[in-house]
Amino acid sequence: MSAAQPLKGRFITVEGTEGVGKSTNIAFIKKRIESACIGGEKIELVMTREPGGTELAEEIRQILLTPRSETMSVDTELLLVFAARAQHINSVIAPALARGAWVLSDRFTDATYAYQGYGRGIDITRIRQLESFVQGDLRPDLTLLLDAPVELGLARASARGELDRIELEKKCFFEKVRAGYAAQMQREPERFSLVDATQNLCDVKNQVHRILADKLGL
Ligand code: Z5A
Repeated sequence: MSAAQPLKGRFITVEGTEGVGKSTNIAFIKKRIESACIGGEKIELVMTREPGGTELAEEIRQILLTPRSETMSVDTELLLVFAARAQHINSVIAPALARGAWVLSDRFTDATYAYQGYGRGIDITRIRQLESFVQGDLRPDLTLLLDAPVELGLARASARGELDRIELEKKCFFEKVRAGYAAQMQREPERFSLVDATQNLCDVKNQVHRILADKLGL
């Protein structure tokens, strides 16, 4: 790529159920992108997460994840997720991509389909409407879906101690979430790359590196 051709921003997301290793693998991906050069230039990388990624969106995250005595309705949960996303896109994601930076996000809208759609049972067409409203045409270029049986992820995550409002859900909820991710991947097979997260960390890292090479030329 010559100096006359600015780096094209890429939007990469990492998804999966609890404890499958998103944070761990995001650290691998970060290292890989930061050590790469495209056309002799370093890549500007913006690391972010959902819900969150801005001061305001992180406040919404706290509302979403803090256990409380008042039951949060599923519609409230859905709207809060998209309110945080609107702020995140406008303040962080869209400006970064526009200037040619790469954005690496721990979760994005596939999580909404999986958790609020398949997990909570909200009509998928309603999620689609909000997705169009909030995102316009913005979709990730690449989504790495880390997959492992729910028990394995929950066992890995439980080592961390206190559970948030969503982590307090029962195993059957996370089974539905996992099925939701599989359905999302079936719908858009070109965008998704599946990572077998049951393997040991070294093998998982190798899978991730192969995907980055195949899909992004890193
Ligand atoms: N949510 C939603 O409902 N709707 C939405 O639209 C969005 C989100 C965007 C955010 O949590 C919550 O918001 C989430 C969905 C909901 N639900 N919950 N709960 P989050 O994404 O911030 O956190 P999380 O999903 O709970 O992620 P996590 O538990 O932090 O897990 P992780 O990042 O996938 O795992 P990890 O921390 O990398 O690894 C867990 C442990 O396993 C750690 O000790 C690792 O060293 C170990 N590990 C990882 N991989 C391996 C392998 N391969 N072998 C052995 N050990 C491993």
